[in-house]
Amino acid sequence: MNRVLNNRDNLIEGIVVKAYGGFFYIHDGRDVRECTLRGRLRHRKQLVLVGDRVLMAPSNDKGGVVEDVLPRHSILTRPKVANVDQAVIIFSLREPEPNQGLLERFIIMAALNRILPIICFNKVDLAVGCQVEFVSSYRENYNVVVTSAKTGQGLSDLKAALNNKISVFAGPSGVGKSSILNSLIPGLKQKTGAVSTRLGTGRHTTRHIELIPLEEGGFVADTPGFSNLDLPNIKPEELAGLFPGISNYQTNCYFSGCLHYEEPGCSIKKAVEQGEIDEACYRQYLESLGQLMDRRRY
Ligand SMILES: Nc1nc2c(ncn2[C@@H]2O[C@H](COP(=O)(O)OP(=O)(O)OP(=O)(O)O)[C@@H](O)[C@H]2O)c(=O)[nH]1
Ligand SMILES: [Mg+2]
Ligand SMILES: [Zn+2]
Repeated sequence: MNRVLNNRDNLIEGIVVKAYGGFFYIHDGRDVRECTLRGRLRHRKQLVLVGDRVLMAPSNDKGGVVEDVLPRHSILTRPKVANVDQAVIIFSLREPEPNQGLLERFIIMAALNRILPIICFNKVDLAVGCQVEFVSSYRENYNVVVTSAKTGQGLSDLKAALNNKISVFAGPSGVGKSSILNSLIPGLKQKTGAVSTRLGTGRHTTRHIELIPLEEGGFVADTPGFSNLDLPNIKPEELAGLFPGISNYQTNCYFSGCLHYEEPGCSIKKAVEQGEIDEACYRQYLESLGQLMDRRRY
């Protein structure tokens, strides 16, 4: 054993909640410490990311030195965060109205990153009656919460779902991600509302990702909303696997590479006709499939 390992007894474990200006802010279970990296870590190819669990040597003055990074179980690429357990995909029921294609792409991205999606429909205080059906079409295959940051409806359900997990809030701009966080976490003051200074692709171009500790345990990160998201670069035959409404169904299509589109003997199409697979889910699948096929043509 080398010297570093012998000294491990003095190290404590923590989680990187913010990286800024060459410092790493580590939550040690009680306090946040401003830490630097041990030299050999600075020369590694893989950087230390927000969300990483680390071993650090604490100093008395709320500082410390990061000695080692523990293995990660996941890396989310946009925003770059390690060890994310779940993505809370937030869409508002009104203002703006939900864009179903975009919602589907957020769900696909989560599935590809092997991150559990929780779908949160916010601004239920503005919702109209006919949206009940729209919401329930997602309940069958996903964990769905319906909230209002304004009235507080559904927030305790959402809070319970965040317990002891690392969660990332994602979704388009203006749906209420920051408002929900402010309502969930006493004392938090994330900027909310319409901001007029749009810079290029987004208005939060210089913002840094930060994990916010929850009183009951766990962390959550707010992200700036983006209103477009490209379908990831996957093969058309991989797509069905990312739709639980389809992939949970035992398929026995005639063709082994069946895309469940126009092929004869397709068991998925038959299941849709017989009402065993939700039609809305199948339509969303076909739409994404169409986009993937179009892309291949050029
Ligand atoms: N009526 C109603 N308004 C809401 C609700 N939640 C948020 N809002 C309003 O919607 C606007 C946008 O809210 P934000 O929390 O800034 O939205 P965001 O998702 O963080 O937006 P970005 O940071 O741009 O991605 C604000 O004016 C909020 O007051 C809600 O549940 N009901
Ligand atoms: Mg926001
Ligand atoms: Zn098929």
